[in-house]
Parts: sequence; C-alpha cells; structure tokens
Amino acid sequence: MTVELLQVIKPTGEYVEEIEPDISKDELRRLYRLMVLLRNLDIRGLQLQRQGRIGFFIGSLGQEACQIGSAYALKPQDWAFPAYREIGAALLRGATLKEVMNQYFANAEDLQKGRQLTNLYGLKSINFVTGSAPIATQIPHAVGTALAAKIRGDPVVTLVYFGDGATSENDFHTGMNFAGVFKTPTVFFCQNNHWAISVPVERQTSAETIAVKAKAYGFEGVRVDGNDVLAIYRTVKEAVEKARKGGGPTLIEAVTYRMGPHSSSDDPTRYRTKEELEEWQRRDPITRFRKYLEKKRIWSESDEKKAQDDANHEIDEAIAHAEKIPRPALETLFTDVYSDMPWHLEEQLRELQEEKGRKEE
Ligand SMILES: Cc1ncc(C[n+]2csc(CCOP(=O)(O)OP(=O)(O)O)c2C)c(N)n1
Ligand SMILES: [Mg+2]
Repeated sequence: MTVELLQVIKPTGEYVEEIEPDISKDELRRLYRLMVLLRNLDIRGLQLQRQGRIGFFIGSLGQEACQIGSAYALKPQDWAFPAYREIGAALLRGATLKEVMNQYFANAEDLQKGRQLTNLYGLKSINFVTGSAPIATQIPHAVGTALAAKIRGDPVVTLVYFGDGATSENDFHTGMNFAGVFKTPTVFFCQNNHWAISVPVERQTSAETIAVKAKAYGFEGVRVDGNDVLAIYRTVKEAVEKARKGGGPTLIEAVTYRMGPHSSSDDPTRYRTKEELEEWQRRDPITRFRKYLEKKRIWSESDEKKAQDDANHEIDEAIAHAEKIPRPALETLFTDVYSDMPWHLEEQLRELQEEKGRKEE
C-alpha cells in the first residue's frame, strides 16, 4: 500500500528528463522569482508582527514549492479553496502584493475590511475563496462547488488545500467520501508539513502515508516531494486534467516541512529539535529549484541578486502604501453582512456611533 514519492528535481539540482514538465524558460524564471517573493514576504510579515505594525502573521516558509507548483497547474476558470497558508497560490493566480499587504494591515483598502486573520486572503475575480481558519471546513465547500460545476457541465475543477492535521477532521471524511461517490472534479492537495502546531504527523494517523487513504474512498492517491516545484506541478496538472475529463477526484500528499513557526503566536523550539529543522533546511525548495535553473543555464548570480532586490523593493513599496491607509470606517463592522441592514444591526450601529461621539467630546 506504500505510495512512492514522485521527484523531478533531485536535491543536487539534477533532474529526471523523462518526467520534466514542459515549461518555457521565461515561465520557469517567473515561477522562481515568485517563490523568492513569497520567501521574502514571509520573513517581512513576521518582522512586521514582531514590530507591532500588524496584529498577527501566518506564513508558509518552506512550503513555497507546494503553493506555486500547485496553483500553476490550474486554469483561470478553476477554483482554489485555501486553508490559511496559501498566499503564494493567490499571488500566482493574480492577487497583487499591494492587495495582500492591505489585508495584512487590515486597512480601509483591505477588500475584507479587517474581518479576516492575516493571510486568509480571498478574491472573487481570481476564483480564490477566502481562507478557512476552522480546520478542514473548506474541503466540503470545494467538493460542493465541484459537484455544482459537474451538474452544470462547466469545465471547472476545484483544488482544495489542507494540512496533515486536517485529515483527522470529520470534514476530510465527508469531502473525500462525497467526492468519491459522486466523482466530483476535485483535487485534494494535502501539504503534509509534518506538524499540526505542536502535534507531529505520527499522532494524526497510523496509516503508512496520507495518500493511501484515497484508496478507501475509491479513488487515486499520490505522493509527491513537496519541496520539488516541478514534481508538484506535474502531479497536480495530471490530477486537474483527469478531473476535467470526468475522471473524478485525486488525493495528493505533498511531503514538505513547515520551516517557520505555526503562526506569530507559536514557538516551535518548545516541541521540535534543531536537528530536525536543519535537516529540512538542507531540502529547501527554493535552493533546489535554483540549482535546477543553474544546471539548465538559465539562472545566474546577477539574476539572483535582481530577483532578491526586486522582491524586497516591491514589498517595501506595498508596506509603505498599506501603512499610510487608515483603518476601515466603524460602520464597516455592520455593512457587507446583509444586503439590507436589519433593524438590530442599525440599532447597534447607532449606539456605537453615539458612544464614539461621546468619547470624542
Ligand atoms: C476545527 C479546528 N480545530 C482546531 C483549530 C486550531 N488549529 C489551528 S491550525 C491547527 C493545526 C492544523 O494543522 P495542519 O492541518 O497540519 O495544517 P498546518 O498548520 O500544518 O498547515 C489547529 C489545531 C482550528 N483552527 N480549527
Ligand atoms: Mg501540518
């Protein structure tokens, strides 16, 4: 029952030519630059939180290949259902850094008007559903959307992101079972990053792998090296194409590692060893992809410097903009909830405005 781990790029940067996906040089470079942007954004995001400039941060350090490789396999009409680490997937699908930063600062330009946790971004125009903080709730949503597409005959696939911890939730079972029975066009993308906050993956399941669980639901499960962007792209693309052709769902287990803290409220040194982290740092997905690009002679030292400088410059600009924008207006607590504001919310809004007026006197 063991499912093998698919790898295209070896840790040395060597690659398996027969399974190397067909991506142009410019596109490969673009994907790498996006991974660099995401890495730098992560580092800066945590710093902003530590400096007290934003309230909370949840990053994806070490999971950049998972995000970029998977989202790149989707078409614009497909839908992504993220958990809470998938800002890289949003950027790939067309979110701008400025929009993302407005969300970090929960300012008046934040499309969600401060209602969501940092990085739980969503944007309708890119079919990117707002992030789910309650673990696994997005799984049945993705399956339901896929079923709707199937009934309507729309060539739409849904891709749902979740962690190893989420596989212990009822919603994982509900979604997997429903998808298997109704053969919905859904790709289940589990980022097995070995930890659910402080709970190791060994405590989530005694199954040999997460991928094998698909068998019990009547569909295919595959295991892919989660630090190999090309292996991920290849695997997700196959699953997406199969789903689009009516072949039903696939469960993909991307084996990776959360190199940073669970969130800005977590201290991983309390539950895992330095050695374990160092072992995974040696498997860094960005270093691996860079070695591959260098082997193919399409990446140089000066490209690297430019990618780093551009990323940091873009982040600086987005921060400078977002920090200048004031907080959302008080009324936004009540607006955008119902199309017509009900009487009890009108009453609460009035009370709050009166209270604010009193304080300002
Ligand atoms: C239903 C529910 N239970 C508990 C939590 C608290 N919680 C937040 S993240 C998390 C760990 C989830 O781990 P995993 O699914 O592996 O995702 P990862 O954070 O590793 O990406 C937990 C238990 C929650 N948000 N929702
Ligand atoms: Mg996890």
